[in-house]
Amino acid sequence: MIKDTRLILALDVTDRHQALKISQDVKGYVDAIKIGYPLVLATGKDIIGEIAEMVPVIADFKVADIPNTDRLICEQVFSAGANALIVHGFTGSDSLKTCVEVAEVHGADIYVVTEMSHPGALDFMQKVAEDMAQLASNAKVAGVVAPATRPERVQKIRSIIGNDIAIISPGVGVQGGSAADAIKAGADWVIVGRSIYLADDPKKAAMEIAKEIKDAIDQ
Ligand code: 3DU
Repeated sequence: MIKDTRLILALDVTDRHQALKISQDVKGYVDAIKIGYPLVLATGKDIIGEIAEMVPVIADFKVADIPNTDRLICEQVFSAGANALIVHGFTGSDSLKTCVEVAEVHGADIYVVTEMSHPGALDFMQKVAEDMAQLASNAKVAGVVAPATRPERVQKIRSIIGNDIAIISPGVGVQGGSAADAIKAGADWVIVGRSIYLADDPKKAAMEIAKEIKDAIDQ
């Protein structure tokens, strides 16, 4: 993924026309568009390729199964045109290795969830997040997903994975996280959904967050 605005749009709309219009509007202001179950279940998997023609697509299916099922899912997602796929780490090294192998064949990237951004992540995930960050680092994935709602955890996860793999960080805006704080804590990209796609002018909203990120880097 080319590092320019360092902003990823989470496009969780369920209307095909709206999804394509917003994608066209924000093109140039986001480095990738993350799409997941809401949009793909509502409109079909061809939407992946349609958006990928405009902006690189990260498919957020949080894949979490045995290696063979993961392989079948990865093949479908990459054949549909996704540039990257988000998978869970808790299924372990064999499942993750399979996802990385399929991604390599397609010239695509894998991102591994470590700790999620919502309060419930403290129930189970936080306890194993650092182990999953290490697992991701060992598997030489493109990056990990870490919570913008807890910049100190982004910082901790960065200290575990080093600088060879990236951090993409959701939780900015409606969930309470700040783009500037996440970037300063060590995130390479922030992921923003509702604050952009629910705005009256999604392009303007994306431009404003991109500027906040740039200002934080320039400080
Ligand atoms: O809260 P927002 O509307 O900005 O959307 C955040 C997106 O990132 C959304 O697609 C959600 O499913 C995803 N995500 C998290 O919010 C938190 C995680 O830990 C992982 C993914």
